[in-house]
Amino acid sequence: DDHTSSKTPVTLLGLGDMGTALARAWLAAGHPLTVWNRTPAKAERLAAEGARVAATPAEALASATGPVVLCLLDDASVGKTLDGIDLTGKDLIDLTTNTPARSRLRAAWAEERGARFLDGGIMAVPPMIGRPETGGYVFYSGDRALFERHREVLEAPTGAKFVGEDAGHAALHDIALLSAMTGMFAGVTHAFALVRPEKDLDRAGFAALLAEWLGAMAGMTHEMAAQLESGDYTEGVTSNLAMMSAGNDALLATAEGQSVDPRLLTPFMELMRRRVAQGHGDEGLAGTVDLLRGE
Ligand code: FVH
Repeated sequence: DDHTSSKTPVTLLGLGDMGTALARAWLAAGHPLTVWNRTPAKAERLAAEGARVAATPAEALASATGPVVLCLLDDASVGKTLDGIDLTGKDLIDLTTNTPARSRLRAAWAEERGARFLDGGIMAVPPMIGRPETGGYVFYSGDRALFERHREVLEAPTGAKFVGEDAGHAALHDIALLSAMTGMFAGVTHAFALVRPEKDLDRAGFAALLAEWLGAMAGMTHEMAAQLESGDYTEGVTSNLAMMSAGNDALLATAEGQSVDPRLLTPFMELMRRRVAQGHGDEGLAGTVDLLRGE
C-alpha cells in the first residue's frame, strides 16, 4: 500500500479513457496513486483498485510529493482545474493534447507559479497503455531534469521519448505525426473508394497489400530529411518529381473512371506540378515542402 511502496507516488488529474488507462498502469506497477476527476464516479471505481481519491484538485496538489500528471480534455480544462492553486515546488507533467504555442504558454504559466513543467504528447490509444509490445509512447519536452527524475514513473505505462527543452516540441512532434497520419488516411480512403465497386475483389487481401505498400514507402521520409538537411533536393533520388507528376494523370483518370472524387489527392498533385513547372523535375519530393511554406 501507499505506506510500504518504495515506488514514487503519482498524482493524476483527469480520469477519462486515457487517464483511467494510465492510472491502472501505475497501480499495476506498484506506484502509490492519488487521483482526482471532475466527475467523482470515475475516481470511485479506481479507489476500489487501490487509488487514493482527492476531493478537489487543490487537495490532490497539496499532498503531492511526486509528479502531478494532468490528462484532461484540452488546455482550457487544465487552466480551469489548476486555477488559484498553489503550485510552488510541484512537478507538473501535462499529457493533455495541446498546440506547440499553447504548450509554451502553459510552461511559462507554470514556471511563473514556481512549478517545474514537462509537456507530453501521447502517441498511443488507451488499449495500448500498459502493453509495451504495442509500441506506444509519449513525446516529452520542457524540463530535462524533471524528465530524468521521473523517468521510471513515465516509462511505467508506455514508452517515453524526450524531444527537447522547448516545451512546445512534444506537441509539435505529436501534431506533425498526426498530420502525416491524416494524409495517409486520406490516401487509404481514396484507395478503398477506387476498389469499392468491384464485386470480385478480395477486400481483406487488398487491405494487406495496402498496409505492406505503405510500410515499404514510409522509408522515403529519410531520403526527404537528408535532402532538406543538405539543400540538395536531387540527393539520392530514386523516383523523380517529373516522373511522379506525369504519373498523376493515370491516378486522376482512374479516379474519374471509378467515379471517385479526386479532391483528397489534387492539392498535393498541384504542388508537385508547380515544382516541376519551376524546372525541378529532377528532384525528389523535398521541394514541395518549400512550396507549402511559401518559400
Ligand atoms: N483517447 C485517445 O485515444 C487519445 C489518444 C491520444 C491522446 N489523447 C488525449 O488525451 C487527453 C485525455 O483524453 P481522454 O481519452 O482521457 O478524454 P476523455 O475520455 O474525453 O476525458 C476527458 C477528461 O477531461 C475532463 N474534463 C473535461 N473538461 C474538463 C474541465 N473543464 N475541467 C476539468 N476536467 C475536465 C473529463 O472530466 P469528466 O468529464 O469525467 O468530468 C475527463 O476526465 C486529451 O487531451 C486527448 O486529446 C487521447
